[in-house]
Amino acid sequence: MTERFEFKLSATDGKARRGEVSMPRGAIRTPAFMPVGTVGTVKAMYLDQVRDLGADIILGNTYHLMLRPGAERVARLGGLHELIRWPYPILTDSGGFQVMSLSGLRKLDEQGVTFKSHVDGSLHHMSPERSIEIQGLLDSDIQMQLDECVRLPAEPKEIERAMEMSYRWAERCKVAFGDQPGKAMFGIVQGGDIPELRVRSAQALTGLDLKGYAIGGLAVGEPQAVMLDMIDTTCPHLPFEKPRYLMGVGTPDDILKSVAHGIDMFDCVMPTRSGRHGLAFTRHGRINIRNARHAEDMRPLDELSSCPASRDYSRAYLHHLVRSNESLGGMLLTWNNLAYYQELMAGIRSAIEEGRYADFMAETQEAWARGEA
Ligand code: PRF
Repeated sequence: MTERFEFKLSATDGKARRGEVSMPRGAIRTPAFMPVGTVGTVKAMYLDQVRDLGADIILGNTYHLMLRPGAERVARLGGLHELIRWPYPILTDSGGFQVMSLSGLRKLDEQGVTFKSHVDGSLHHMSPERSIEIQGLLDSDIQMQLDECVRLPAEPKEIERAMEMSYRWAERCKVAFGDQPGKAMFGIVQGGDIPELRVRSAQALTGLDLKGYAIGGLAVGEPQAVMLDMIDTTCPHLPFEKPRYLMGVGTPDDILKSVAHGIDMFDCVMPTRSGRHGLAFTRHGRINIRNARHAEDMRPLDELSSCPASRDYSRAYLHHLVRSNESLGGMLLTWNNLAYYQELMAGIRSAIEEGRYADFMAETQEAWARGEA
């Protein structure tokens, strides 16, 4: 295993890229989907299962873990990997985005964010430096800069202010992170739906020579076409040979299209959260298992899948479990969904290697459109 964080591209097909991140805790095959393990658990899954499905890396959240069980406590317990029994790479989000969406009262200025915990109402302050310190205490392998994500639609002045402050926070995070060869700190491009701001943000961050770059501030209320347009605007201004991570995205369709625009890494609560709510993703599109038409349907979600949850359980049983609020229902649907997402990523990677990504995209979309057998 490599001592240093490295990224190598092995094939391209149009703008789509096939590559591999290597670092001491393991390799990440890209394009990659990172299951979300917000509080140190990929909800309703054993991490052994997550691994077996083909996940090379999972995501954790600074905001949640600093509040409970606390970053210093995780460090005393041997770090996040040891605590949760996942010895492979972990990426942590910096906290700013979760503060904005989850905490009560909050104040954001040049110094950082002050917020009230959603757990016990206590008051906390997080500076860019403290975010990196916490991610270090967690022993995170890929750490994210603290940034400010503006929800769309928003005033251009507001988007510009947040983008510029996010850049200054990236400079501070880079200093705080220092030189850690086996780990990485990624910058986050902001700039909302304004092409000039996206370009400025990407160029400025590229000047910091970070090990990877995320595109943030998308999938926050804008149409998919705008999101793809912003990706297209941004990518040419990011270094070609470094990984590009689209934060918080998305549906299988978002992923399929974003890969075609040059994205290497994704994370999203979609497969886990919607699984717990009764939505199944399959090769034949989405199935809302709560729907009455599944009540006596003895077919599995996907008879050809290698995942037991997809192949061995009837839709009728899944329907019954979810309607009865049984935890097994959420477990089986989450398992099915993560299996589908990882199968999709494996298909994407092979297609790029074989130079048939456009065909793969068209076939995959056709199968979704045809719907269930
Ligand atoms: N910034 C951070 N985390 C994020 C986002 C962001 O803009 C998004 C936006 N889709 C998801 N998660 N730090």
